Amino acid sequence: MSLTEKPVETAERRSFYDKIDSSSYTALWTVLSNIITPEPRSGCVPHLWHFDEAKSYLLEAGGLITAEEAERRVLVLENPGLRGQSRITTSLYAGLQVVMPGEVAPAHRHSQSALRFVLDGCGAHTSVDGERTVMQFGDFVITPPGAWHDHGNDSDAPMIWLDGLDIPIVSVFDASFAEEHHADQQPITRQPEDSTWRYGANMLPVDYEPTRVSSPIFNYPYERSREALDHLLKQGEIDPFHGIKMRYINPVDGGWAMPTISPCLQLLPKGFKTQPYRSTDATVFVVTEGTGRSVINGKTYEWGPKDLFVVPSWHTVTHEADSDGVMFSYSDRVCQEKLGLWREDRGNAVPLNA
Ligand code: GTQ
Repeated sequence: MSLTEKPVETAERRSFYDKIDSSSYTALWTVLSNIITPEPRSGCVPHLWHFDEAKSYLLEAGGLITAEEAERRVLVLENPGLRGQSRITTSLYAGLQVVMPGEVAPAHRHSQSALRFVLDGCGAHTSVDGERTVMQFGDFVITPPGAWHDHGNDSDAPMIWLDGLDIPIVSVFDASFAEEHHADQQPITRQPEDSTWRYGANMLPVDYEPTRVSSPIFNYPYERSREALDHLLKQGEIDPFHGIKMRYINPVDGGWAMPTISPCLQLLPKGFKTQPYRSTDATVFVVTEGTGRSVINGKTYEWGPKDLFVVPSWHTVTHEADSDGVMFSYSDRVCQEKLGLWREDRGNAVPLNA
């Protein structure tokens, strides 16, 4: 008996397996070592997408189909190890969405949570639950599960952002619901930045009771998050594994901003090289500033502004920045924490019950 080796297959055993197979049984000992592994064994592989290439494909798609007809004009970033599954990691989805000037991506809602991270263009908007926010480069915007949302671009340039969704997680639970709004754009019932003033000023309305599982803040502007990183850099307390890495939180309970996705912003000081690190949450990184490289399980990926790359679960990564580097990232860490699964390795041994 072993967790890592299968028992030998005799003719007698083989014929038994064949016999039970037709009645929908499988002998656990023939599959155990595939399903309970001593360490994460993922089909997800490291990969980097260059933004220049992505942008040219997105603009080409812009001439091919309208946002209206496509519902969402998005190119899915598919992990090369998971082709055909619309996922960038085992548990998460990533896509690049383009909204052309004058276009509307019609209102709909679904069980899946979404984040937007703005990469190119400025001044397009997205609306959630009657509030509209105008998006700028680097803004992190939340679409909570079940919330009506539509996007529009009143600027004179195409706008491109990264969509991060928990589609594979919802799919594991077979819990997907979606519907279209009767109008292309939902009615706007709140002032712009309403949620920022209500929930994002280190105060909450005195009788506030949470009405949703994600943060009530709609848009976390890049300018503000970036400024925080700069101030912390001056303080000089730099984590050897992350540089300066901050999580986006829900101000109501201090937890992660989203129920299924953990978003972060991190600064790698010029010339700084992180120590080898691995964790069980496969992570999608988006560079906002700087150039540098990340080494993932021994292979080097060179990056520049707006490039995207993925580090699979339990793959060792180091980052190095030539100039001050800034990266947005997201993973399923919050889910793993809730389930008691999340682990990291900062170069020390990590026993199972640690
Ligand atoms: O903008 O609502 O990339 O519903 C995939 C599904 C974006 C969106 C995606 C979506 C959206």
